Amino acid sequence: MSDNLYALIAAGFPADPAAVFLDLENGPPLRYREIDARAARIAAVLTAHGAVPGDRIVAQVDKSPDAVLLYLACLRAGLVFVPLNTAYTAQEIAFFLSDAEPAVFVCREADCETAEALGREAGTGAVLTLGDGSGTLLEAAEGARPDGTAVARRAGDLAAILYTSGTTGRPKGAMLTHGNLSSNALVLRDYWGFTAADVLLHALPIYHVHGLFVALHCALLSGSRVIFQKGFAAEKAIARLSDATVMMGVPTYYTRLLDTPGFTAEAAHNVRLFISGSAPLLEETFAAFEARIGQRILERYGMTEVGMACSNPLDGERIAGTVGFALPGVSVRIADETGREVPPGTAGVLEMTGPNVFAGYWRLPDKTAEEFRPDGYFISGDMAQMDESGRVTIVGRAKDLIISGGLNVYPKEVEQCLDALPGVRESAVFGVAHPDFGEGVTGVVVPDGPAQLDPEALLDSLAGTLARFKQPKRIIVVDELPRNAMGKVQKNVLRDRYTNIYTG
Ligand code: MLC
Ligand code: AMP
Repeated sequence: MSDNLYALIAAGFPADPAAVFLDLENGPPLRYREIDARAARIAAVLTAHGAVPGDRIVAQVDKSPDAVLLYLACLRAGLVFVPLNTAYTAQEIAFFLSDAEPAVFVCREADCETAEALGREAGTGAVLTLGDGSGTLLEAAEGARPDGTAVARRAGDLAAILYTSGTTGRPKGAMLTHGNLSSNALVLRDYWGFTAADVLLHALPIYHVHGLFVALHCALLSGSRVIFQKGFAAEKAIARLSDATVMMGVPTYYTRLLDTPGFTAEAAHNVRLFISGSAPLLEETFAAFEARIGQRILERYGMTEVGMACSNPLDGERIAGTVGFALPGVSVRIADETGREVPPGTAGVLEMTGPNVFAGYWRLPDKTAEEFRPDGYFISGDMAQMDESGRVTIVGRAKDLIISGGLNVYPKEVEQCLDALPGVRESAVFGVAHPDFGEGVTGVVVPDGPAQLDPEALLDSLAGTLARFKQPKRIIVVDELPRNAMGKVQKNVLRDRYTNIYTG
C-alpha cells in the first residue's frame, strides 16, 4: 500500500460528478472529477522534462487552480514541491534555485526572461511558465499522455520543501514527507469537523503551510467546496461569507474584517468556524469578534516544520490568548534550555514530537541536529506555558523573529541587506506593534561617517534585493545603537523607544 498523500486524497474524491473543488471568482469551477486527469497531464510534462521521483520542482506562481493542480501533480508523480512566495526578488530566488537544485523551475509568464536567466545561472534542468499561452506548461499539458496512477511513496519520502528564513539570515528548507502531511491533514479534518457539506472561504496565499496544506488538505480530504479568492480583501470576503461555513486566516484578516462596517453577525451567520493562526491573535481582537459576530475565533498554533501542533477545541472552550491543546498524536512539552520539562504554569521553550514533525533541513544536517533534542523533540523557538489541563499559551519567542501579517521576517536577513548599503555602518531590525500587520518591521541605521542618510533612499535601494514584506515600514537614522556591557545590541531598548511609532 502506497503512502502517497495524493493517493489518500484521490481515494476520497466525492462520488458526485458535479462536486465542485474550487469555486472561482471568475470562470468555471474546478470540479473534483477533473483533478486527476489534469494533474496527471501536468505531471507528464514535468517528467518529460526529465524530472524523476525525488526531484525538486520549484514554483513561483500566482494563486490559481492550475497552481493547485501543479502541487497535486508533483505529489502524484513523487516529485518534491518547493513553493516560493511571489514577493521574492530575483536575488532571493537565485539562492533557492542553487540550494534546491530543481529539475524544473515553474515561473509566472511575466517573469519568464528573468527566470530563464536565473535557471541558466543555477544549472536548473528546465524553466517552464504556468500560463496557458503558446510554449507554456499548460499548453504542453493539453497534449500530454498521462501515466496511470500515483507513484508509490513511503511515508518517509519527501513531498515538499518549504523554505523558512533563519536567525543567521540564510533560509533553510524544511523537508516535509508524505507521512508528515498526511497525518496532520487527517487529524485536522477530524478535529475541526470538516465534512463534504463544508464550504471553505480561502483567501490565503498558497505558498505557505497555512493556505497550501492546512486549508487545502482539510477541503480535499473531506470533499468540500472551496471559495477560492486570489488574495484577502475584506469586502470580497464578506460578499462570499453567506455561502461559506469555515474561514481560515491570519490575525490581520480578522482585524481588517472588524474594521469593515459590512462585517456583521448577519453577514457571518452561515459560518460555523472561524480559524486563526500563523501569528498571535490579540485578546482584543478575539473579544471584539465575539461581541460583533457572536462566535469565538478558534486559534491554533503551528510552524512550517511541524504543520499544526496545537488547537483550541471545536466543541470545548476556546480561550483568548491560548492556542489550546496538543493535537491528537502530537506530543508537546514546555522545557528549560536543557530540554527538561518544566512544571505547569512555568514559561519555557515549546518542544514537540509526532508524525507531523519534519524530516530535517535540506542539506543542513548540523542545523537539523541543533534543533532536535536527543529524544527526538523539535525545539520550536517559541516560548510558552502549559496549564494543568494541557492548555498551551504562547508567551513570546526565544528566536529573533518578526511576524508581519502572518509572514516571518528574520531581522538578521534585513540587517545584512541594510549593512551592505553604501553609507551604512551598522543597523538593527526589530518588530513593534502595528495596527494592521500585528508587528511592523522597523530598522535603525547608523551612518558610516558624517554623510547624511535618507531613509527613503535606503528603502528604495532594498527594492531589488529583499521581498517587499520584509522591508522595514520605517527606517530611523541614529548616531549609535544601544549596547549592553558585552557589546550586544539591546533590541529591547529599541523596541521600547519606538513602541508607539505605528500606533501613535
Ligand atoms: C503585503 N505587504 C506586507 C505584507 N503583505 N507588508 C508587511 N507584512 C505583510 N504580511 C506589503 C505590500 O507589498 C504593500 O507594499 C503593503 O505592504 C501594503 O499592502 P496591502 O495591499 O495592505 O497587502 P495585502 O496584499 O493586503 O497583504 C497583506 C496580507 C497578506 C496580510 C493580506 O500579507 C497575507 O495574506 N498574509 C498571510 C500570510 C500567510 O499566509 N501566512 C501563513 C504562513 S504559514 P507597498 O508599500 O508596495 O504598498 C505559518 C504557519 C502557521 O505561519 O502556523 O500557519
Ligand atoms: P512559519 O515558520 O512561517 O511557519 O511560522 C511559524 C511561527 O509562527 C511559529 O514558530 C510561531 O512563532 C508563529 N505562530 C504560528 N501560530 C501562532 C499562534 N497562534 N500564536 C502565536 N504565534 C504563532
